[in-house]
Amino acid sequence: MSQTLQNTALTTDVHRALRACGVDVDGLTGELEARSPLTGEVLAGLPLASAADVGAAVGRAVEAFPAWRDVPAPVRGNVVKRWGELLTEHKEDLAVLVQAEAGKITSEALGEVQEMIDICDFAVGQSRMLYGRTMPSERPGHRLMETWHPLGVVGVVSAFNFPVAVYSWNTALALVCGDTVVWKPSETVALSAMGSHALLARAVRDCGAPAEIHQLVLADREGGQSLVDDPRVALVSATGSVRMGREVAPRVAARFGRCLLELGGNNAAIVAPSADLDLALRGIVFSAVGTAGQRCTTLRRLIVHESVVDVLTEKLVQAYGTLSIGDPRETSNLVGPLIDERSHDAMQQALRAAQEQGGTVLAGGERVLAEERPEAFYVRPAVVRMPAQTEVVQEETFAPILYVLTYSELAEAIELQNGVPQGLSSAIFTNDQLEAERFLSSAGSDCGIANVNIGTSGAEIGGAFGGEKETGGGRESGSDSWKAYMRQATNTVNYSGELPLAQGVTFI
Ligand code: UN1
Repeated sequence: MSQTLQNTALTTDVHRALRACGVDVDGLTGELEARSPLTGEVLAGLPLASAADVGAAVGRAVEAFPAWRDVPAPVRGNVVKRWGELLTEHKEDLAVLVQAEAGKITSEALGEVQEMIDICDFAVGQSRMLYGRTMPSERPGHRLMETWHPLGVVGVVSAFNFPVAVYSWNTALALVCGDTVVWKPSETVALSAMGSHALLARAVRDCGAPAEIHQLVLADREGGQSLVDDPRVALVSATGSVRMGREVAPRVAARFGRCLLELGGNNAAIVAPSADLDLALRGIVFSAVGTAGQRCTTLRRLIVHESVVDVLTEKLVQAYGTLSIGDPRETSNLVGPLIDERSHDAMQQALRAAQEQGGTVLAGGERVLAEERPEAFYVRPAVVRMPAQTEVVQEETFAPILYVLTYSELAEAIELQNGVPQGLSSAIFTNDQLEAERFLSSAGSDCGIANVNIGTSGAEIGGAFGGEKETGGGRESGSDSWKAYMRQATNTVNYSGELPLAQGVTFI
């Protein structure tokens, strides 16, 4: 573990990075305290938007929509292209903000900004590929086709753990699709949001696009609710907990709005007897421990064949013993802090519950660096052997706890894998092709993401991202996720000079 936790000028670095992105926080004050989980220090005070402010931001986005809608999609793509260039130029500045606010190690903070750059590239290409199909009409002299049109205002509600990447998946696509965007980030990562918003604002200016196509609102729960309830918001794309999704979905449905939900995961990996255990080990540790266990895609359950469980858990415990935990700015550290005290308490509570439910903690779980950093919450990632998939294993605890279960037949492993309410990501480690195919088949994993011989986290932007069941069913980023940001129209054009009716109906 790193013992060199000198309290460097974090606030100074953050302010420098903000300025480089085009934000001046010097004069800013307000009730919203941007606090760093690295040290617990307050980085800035910011004004909080009221419900009325949120309404006004939606109003500006509504007004900007018709002009933006009328810009040809490939020209809209230019704004996103420019945003991608600016993100590339300021990759390190934005990563400083992500690290300071979300607690990521440098490599992961840079990776998050890279994910933004990647989706910008993808969306620019997509701006020339908003394809509609034509179908053969059953009537002579008729053309039947579909066309895709912008929806209007898209409300993006994003979480602390990917403060900028997940929002950029939504925004890059929404913008090329012709929508305008109102973004409510998690209050815990307001500065990262301001940094990426400022870069987008600059891209918009550079391209001469309407300035108001993109709105940032730093709002609390109440402000978030007014965004969700606003009938002028055509689509609410929300990332967060299942609890949040349960509130948002019925409210949006009640006004016949659209929802795109990316909620909790409780992701599992199956380790089969034929697996390359060293490769599996690396995949498992990255997925279970990366981002201090605070990804939606974090590996939380390991379902290991009984013939290899002892050797694998021994390797795991050994690997966990070598993890360096501490200030993520130190490149030797692999595990940064939890976001706050509440996360730490939830982790401790889950560990107690696991033990009450028959589990044995094989490694980790305890808080570290409490004396040096009393207001920051660093923990040792935990491995817990469980006798069965008990209640606590079925819950998502947003902290690095890996539950180990065993199986004897693949069918049993798949049943365990699917036997939780969430359905985001899943994996199997096997060198048996038949097993891999069974896992990927309709009778296999029930998740939105199913991998072979890699972990559950770290998806590329080119595939659709999202999951089933309590994960909410939404799909974001690659593949044809763009369709969620548009409305589909079916058009029939009659060039026959006659008026034949479909289904052979005759009338006047
Ligand atoms: C999230 O945790 O909400 O697949 C997103 C991954 C990242 C995205 C995670 N590319 O782990």
